[in-house]
Amino acid sequence: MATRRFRASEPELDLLYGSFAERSLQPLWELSGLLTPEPRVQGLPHRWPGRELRELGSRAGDLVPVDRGGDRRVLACCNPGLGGAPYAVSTLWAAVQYLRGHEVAPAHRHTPAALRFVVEGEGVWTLVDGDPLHMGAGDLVLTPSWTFHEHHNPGDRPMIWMDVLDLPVVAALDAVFFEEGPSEEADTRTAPRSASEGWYAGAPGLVPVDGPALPAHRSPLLAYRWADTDRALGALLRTTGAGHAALRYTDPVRGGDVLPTMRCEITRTCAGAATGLQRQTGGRVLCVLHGTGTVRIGDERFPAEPGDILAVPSWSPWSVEAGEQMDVFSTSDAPVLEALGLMRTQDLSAAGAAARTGAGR
Ligand code: GTQ
Ligand code: FE2
Repeated sequence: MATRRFRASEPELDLLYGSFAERSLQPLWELSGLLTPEPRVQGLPHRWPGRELRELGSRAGDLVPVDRGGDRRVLACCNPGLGGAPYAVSTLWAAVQYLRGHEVAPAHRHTPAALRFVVEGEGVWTLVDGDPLHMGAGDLVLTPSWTFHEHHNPGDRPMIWMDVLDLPVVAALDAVFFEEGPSEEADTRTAPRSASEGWYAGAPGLVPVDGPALPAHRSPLLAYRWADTDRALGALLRTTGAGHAALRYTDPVRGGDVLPTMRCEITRTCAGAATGLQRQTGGRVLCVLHGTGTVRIGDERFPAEPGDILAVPSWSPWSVEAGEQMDVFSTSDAPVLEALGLMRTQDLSAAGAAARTGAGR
């Protein structure tokens, strides 16, 4: 794209502007919209209904093969505010992947990190650097940056899940690398439990004294099981007596986020209760696991049900209002903003407002 040429009514100045453009320069004093008082966010609040994702995934399953070349049968959520880019929010790729019975999605690796969250079904195995991880409803499975991964479905039933990748961040940094797996043969091993869980998910709060060298930038645990998440949510609700509870998935050894670019959390909201209205810098993708209700994002109120994927653009207030008890999984780019000192949060609920007044601010 050629450098924009600015115009001035004074002939000498106009000539100067012409020279700027010829030399790929632009005068800041003619530019606007760069340093805005608040983020000028292109992404819009949006909902992709689970029902439609399942139906369209299944139709793609009937028509589109997966193999080398096709590789992944994935439908990317394209935020309508992002000018056609295949991103759910400006910093996160979110998609559904559909794998029919007896299908294999061949091994590859890439620098963008991925995570998978399963809403329903079970039976697909993801091998991450050769470690077989079973995927079932409510499980979170990680595919960190540059780890080889392949999916296979040994059963007869198709399965669908959500993928979230930090692809837009890695692409913006011009750091995308990709390569296919070393072997033409699919690795269709299964195992009762992954090696990563054997090392790091033996019991809460216990980690090996002489474990393998820890990966530098991410959790060594690659699967977070629904049975554990469910138990923890229930325990937290009983402990606090509040109407909702939120948990963060963490590196069991060092306590940080599971991935250097993506924070994973899950909220349980009791029937008739609501989470606080909050906003923060950076994008977020929600996935409804259980229950129905309303998800407020910015000025929109979306009716929500299991399988829905929702986009929360940067600085948009959001909350969950549960009709029946709701479990909502969330991924955000918070670790990136925190690492760069750019995280801002604001509590817009009544409690947050009272706290601000009370503090005399
Ligand atoms: O399953 O490996 O949604 O490589 C996008 C890119 C899934 C995957 C996506 C991928 C994958
Ligand atoms: Fe991949």
